[in-house]
Amino acid sequence: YREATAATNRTFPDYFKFGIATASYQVEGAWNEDGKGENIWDHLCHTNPTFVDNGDNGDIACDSYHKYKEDVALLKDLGVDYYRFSLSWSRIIPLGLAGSPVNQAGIDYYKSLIQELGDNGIEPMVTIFHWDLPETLQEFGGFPNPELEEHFAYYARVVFENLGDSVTYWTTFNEPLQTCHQGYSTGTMAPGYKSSGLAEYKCAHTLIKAHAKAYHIYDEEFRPQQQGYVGIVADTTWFEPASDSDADQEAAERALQFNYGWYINAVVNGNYPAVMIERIDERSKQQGFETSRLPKFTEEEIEYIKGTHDYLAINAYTTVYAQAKEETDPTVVSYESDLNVDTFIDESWEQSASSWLRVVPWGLRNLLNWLSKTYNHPEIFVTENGVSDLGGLDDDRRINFYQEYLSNVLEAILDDGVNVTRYTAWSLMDNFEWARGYTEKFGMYSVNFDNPGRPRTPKASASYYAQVIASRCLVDTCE
Ligand code: PNW
Repeated sequence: YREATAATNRTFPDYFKFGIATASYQVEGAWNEDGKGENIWDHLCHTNPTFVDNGDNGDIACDSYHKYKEDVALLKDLGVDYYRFSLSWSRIIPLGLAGSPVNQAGIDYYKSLIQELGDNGIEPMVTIFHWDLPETLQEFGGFPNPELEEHFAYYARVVFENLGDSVTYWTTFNEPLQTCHQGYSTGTMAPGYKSSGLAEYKCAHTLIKAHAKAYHIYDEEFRPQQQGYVGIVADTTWFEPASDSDADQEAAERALQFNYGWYINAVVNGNYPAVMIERIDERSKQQGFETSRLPKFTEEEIEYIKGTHDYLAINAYTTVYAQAKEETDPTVVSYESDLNVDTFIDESWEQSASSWLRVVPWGLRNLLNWLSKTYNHPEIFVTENGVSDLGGLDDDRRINFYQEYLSNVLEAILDDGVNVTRYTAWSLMDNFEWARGYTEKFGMYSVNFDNPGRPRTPKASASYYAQVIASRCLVDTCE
């Protein structure tokens, strides 16, 4: 591996934990087994097969529904402290609706997985929702419908009740930005709507309230016995100012607020970032709307939402430059013109197999510093970080990626005083990469999707990560 630098030649603190992640629809398969209901990704893949590359779908995926013991054995080989995975809502509540029947077989599957993890000394870190909404709830309009708050609250209570005795770390939502922006604005994720600057704001509004409600349910009904922690995982690209001009600095800050702050400012401070409220209110008015396209929280709701997080989490992959731009036509109704920032990349940055993902390790250090400063020095979990390629077991570039990104995490901790306590690699194994199907590979284990047994094979990066975890150090010459 690469030579030691001043930073890589040091060790991660004793309290620091390493993990690795997957998500239900991306790995489980068994899409219609043992009473599971249809979700929006089942529906999209089956009814609109051109949406996903090669017409791929998650019907079988990595078959983790049947192979979870093997997955846990891989986790054990890596030596991770915890496994971050998600629950399939429609496996647990087939129709998704509040008050509708619970599928015991779904509960039993997750109980078995958690038991197996426990037997192997691996802590579960459980995401309640990672994008696979029950199709019935989409027929009610999905997250832009305020009723979703009640449906999610019912689901959250069911999982706290049934699984909470053996789970300490809960995440309500994974990457609400992708649920609302890609789901309802760019239309690049299920359900695939293009309602930029409109339905996406309603989606976020309900989702944030649903998060807060689940948090309070845990706080009041479960925390006293279960003693766990609840948070929400948001993602953002790091926006590096294109220059040190005030206008470019403001543009970068605005982009961070429109991506990460949209959700996290609400959870931390009770409301959307001021810059979002001001810009969207003002532009809505200019456009002739009687009320802002950005919904309002009441004073009561602000108090209810404020502080509903026990940890701050970030999914981080990449960086772009952000630059100020002229105000575009004020009549355009869109998220992009509400934000109004130009972005570009440095073409010399190493590519991955994903068009949106360039390898920019220093961006993670800058992002961690921004989070620490912006949210008053909280404990921070990196809940996803990883890179794609087109396959192969000799994934040296993935090793370099992890070494360089982890080295920036280490520098953020040791040199900048940022309180990062967890790092989660994405992903345990190659899996269903949403609209890219099985073409883009993020795994440390390769999965043969042509073989019905879905055999897993370790890549070189799996041994590298295992070595990092065992030595708590990024090179083999640690002090
Ligand atoms: C995450 N972006 O999504 C998801 O949580 C995973 O399910 C997914 O497999 C993984 O990253 C890799 O794509 C993202 O455009 C998708 O910046 C896109 C972006 C960020 C995260």
